[in-house]
This record gives sequence, structure tokens and C-alpha cells, in this order.
Amino acid sequence: MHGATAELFETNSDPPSARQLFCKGAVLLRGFALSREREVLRAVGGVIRAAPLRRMITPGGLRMSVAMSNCGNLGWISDRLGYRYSPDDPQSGKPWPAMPKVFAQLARDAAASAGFADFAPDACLINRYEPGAKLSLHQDRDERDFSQPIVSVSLGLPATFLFGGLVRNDRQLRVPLFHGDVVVWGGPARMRYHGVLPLKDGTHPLLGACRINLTFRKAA
Ligand code: MD3
Ligand code: FE
Repeated sequence: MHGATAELFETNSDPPSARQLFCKGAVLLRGFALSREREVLRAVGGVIRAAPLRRMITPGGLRMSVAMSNCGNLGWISDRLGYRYSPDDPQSGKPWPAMPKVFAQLARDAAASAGFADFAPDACLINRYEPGAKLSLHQDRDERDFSQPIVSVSLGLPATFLFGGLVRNDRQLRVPLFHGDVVVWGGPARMRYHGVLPLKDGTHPLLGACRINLTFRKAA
């Protein structure tokens, strides 16, 4: 089949909110965000107007291919000094925009649905992937309390998520993530290596040629 034709068929055929447990502690809620997509996308627009997406520099001096911004009391940043959470946007010197209510409620509802009651994130990282952008295999370890889950929301173009083990070289599972999917990563999944393969070309009806991922964390 021609490549462009194949992409037409690359859509999610699971029923909305079908629950999948792809390893202990990781719960995939297919389409969980779809019923709130318009409100969520409007809120994303508001945040990135106040704190524009930017490609940060790694401690090693490389520019990341994913563009990022944040909202909430804390935001994840990277520069030559390292990775950390900061209450201020280093680009403006001002606090990150407040977390929109629709974000906090979505994250809370998804966590509750996966068995984590009362999840109250203080940080939301917004990742924007354009075709070719990727996230290399890493662990999320800049948060204080690893017993708190991370909730991720996928919007726009589909991506292939890599889900490894507790050691970098462990075999990785490939999981396709689609617009509206939400994943709750807690318990034994929390410290597993993960990444995102280079985004394939495409056009999403609401977002155009990009994927946006929201990750909600309790950082402090
Ligand atoms: C599994 N983002 O921002 S979200 C990140 O799609 C990040 O933008 C990816 O990894 C993205 O750090 C993946 C899914 C995710 C987030 C955190 C995790 C999976 C995780 C933490 C532990 C295990
Ligand atoms: Fe991560």
C-alpha cells in the first residue's frame, strides 16, 4: 500500500475510554479526553499565548526537537545547568500561567479512574511535536514523590510511545497513542524508561501538523 494511503487507516478503532493495562501501574484510557477536547484545546491556546512554546537546551548543550511550555505552580525546565522545576518561566521571568480548571479536572478524573484518588497536580508540561520531533528514552525523576502518578494526555497526530523497563537497555513495548487518549502512570510503572518515536507527517483536523502532549505531575 502507498504510504499516504496507509496513514488514512492508521486510526484508533477501540471504543472510547476502553481501559487497557499494558503493564502493572500503567492504565491507558482510550479517548478519555475526547468529550472535553474543545475546552482543553482552548485552554492550551491560552497557556501558550502567555508562555510561548520553546525548544529548550539540554545540559549537554543540544536543542530539544520537542517545543515545551508549562502551566501550574511549577514548570519543568532544562538548560545548561540541568533539569528542574521552576515557579517562573525563565523566558519572561514571570510565574507560569495558572493551571486551567479544565486541565486539573481532567487529570484528577483520569487518575481517579485508574485508582489514584485526589490527584492534585501542581505542574503541567506541554510538549509540542512537529513531524520528525522525538523524545529520547528517559526516566522522569525530577519530582519529589514517586508514589504520585503522572497523567498524560495525547492530542493531535498519533505517535508511537516507547515503554521500557527500569533499566535503559530493557526491551521496549511500542504503544500507539491517539488524539484524546489519556495514560495514568503510577506504582511500578512510574520509574520505567520511556520515549516517543519521531512523529510521522500528517494533518490532524483540529491541530494540523502536530501532536501536543500534556503531562500532569505533582512535582513538589
Ligand atoms: C511513563 N512525555 O514529558 S507522556 C515527558 O508523549 C514525556 O510527550 C512523553 O515523557 C510525550 O516526560 C510521554 C507519557 C509518560 C509520561 C511520564 C511517564 C509516560 C511515563 C513517567 C513514567 C513512566
Ligand atoms: Fe517522560
